[in-house]
Amino acid sequence: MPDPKEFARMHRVETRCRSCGGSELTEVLDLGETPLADRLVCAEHLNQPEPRFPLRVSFCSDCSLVQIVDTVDAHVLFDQEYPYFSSFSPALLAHSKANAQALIKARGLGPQSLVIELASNDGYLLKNYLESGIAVLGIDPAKGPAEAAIAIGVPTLMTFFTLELAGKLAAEGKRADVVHANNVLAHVPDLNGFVEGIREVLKDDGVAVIEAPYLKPLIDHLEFDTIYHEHLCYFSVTALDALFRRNGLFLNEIQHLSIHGGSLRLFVERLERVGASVTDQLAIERAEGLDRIEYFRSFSDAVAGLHGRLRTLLHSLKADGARVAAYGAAAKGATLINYVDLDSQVIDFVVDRNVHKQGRYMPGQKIPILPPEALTEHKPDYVLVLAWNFIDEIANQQRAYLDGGGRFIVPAPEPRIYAP
Ligand code: DWN
Ligand code: ZN
Repeated sequence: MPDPKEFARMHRVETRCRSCGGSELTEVLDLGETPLADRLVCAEHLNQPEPRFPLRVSFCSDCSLVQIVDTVDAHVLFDQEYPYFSSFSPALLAHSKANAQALIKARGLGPQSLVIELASNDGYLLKNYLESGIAVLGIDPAKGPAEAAIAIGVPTLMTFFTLELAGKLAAEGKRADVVHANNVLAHVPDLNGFVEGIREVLKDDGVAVIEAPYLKPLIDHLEFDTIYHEHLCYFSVTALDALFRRNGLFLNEIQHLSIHGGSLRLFVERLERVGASVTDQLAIERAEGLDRIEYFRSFSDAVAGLHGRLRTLLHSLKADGARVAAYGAAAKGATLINYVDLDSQVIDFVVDRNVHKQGRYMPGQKIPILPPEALTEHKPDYVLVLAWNFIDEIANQQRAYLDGGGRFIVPAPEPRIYAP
């Protein structure tokens, strides 16, 4: 745990847009002083002060990028303790395998090809290319996941992807037919440098296939809990189009994905051949106002209302003597329990399949994290599903708990008892 005297040094407040550098930033939501969502607390640190930082979201009127203005040092966020391993989600593994197989076929990839993944985590995606005899290179700064990738044969550089590293790779002739960057574009402090680096490592006819949570469902479905310090940006197609064009790349195609509460799969190339999937979505965003501050004006009030209704529901269940647990020591879960202030008086424990998370405690509220078996062992009356984006998979997995009379609570967009 870092020294409290160091906390202030880890935090910088941005006054300019992360993408275009504009100064027309208008605050749309303030989630207050919030602990780091993926910094789970070890037992020996329970009595030590945790770093907490402001978590404020703003809209840029010049390029429409929604972003947090509170930057926490990436080396603190993605340190040796970073606990997120992609392979603990069977749904994500299937999603990634299908993506790789489709690209191998569509791009005619073979032994002469190279696939590079930025934020390659534990090799969850690149292993699919390896199995097809295609050369890969992973890049990820988090020691745990990177070592797990290397252990399954995925060559991985344990570092952050930067424009400088891109230049070195290109100079070594390592330019890629496909560059993957899943759930990382929102994480990078030097957004333009990162995108320019993608252009640098792409072959002239290569494609960058980038997945990122989509802003529109976040706002429409009140997915405020997906806001945390790791996620610096929250992308609309309008903002993405401007970002790529500024760096000599073109957003030519998008696919809508249900993963992570609603994401986009972006196909970005050096060549400009923008398809209808992009122009249509740009038109929808213009018509609905995602390129204007008015669209975001009611978001803060709507989140405050959800906050109140979720607290009321949980406190009334507790007042009736119910026992409540939670499922998913997710980063989004940390935002939710801290913003809604759900402590261990309300939630007895959180369960999670990720063994690296078990035995630790949720940031801020310090609620213990146990294996999922604790649900059938302790039989809480209700389970608040913090990893709601995997609700179907979790319900199937927890059939015994549900058949035994247990009930899920889904927190957003309207807190409700989930009866599968
Ligand atoms: O951007 C990010 C998103 C994509 O993933 C990262 N910065 C951090 C992470 O955010 P998250 O932790 O909110 O993501 P997940 O994948 O929604 O977290 C789900 C949690 O639930 C994980 O800890 C794994 C766990 N889980 C489980 O215990 N049983 C997941 C499934 C599917 C399960 O069956
Ligand atoms: Zn901007």
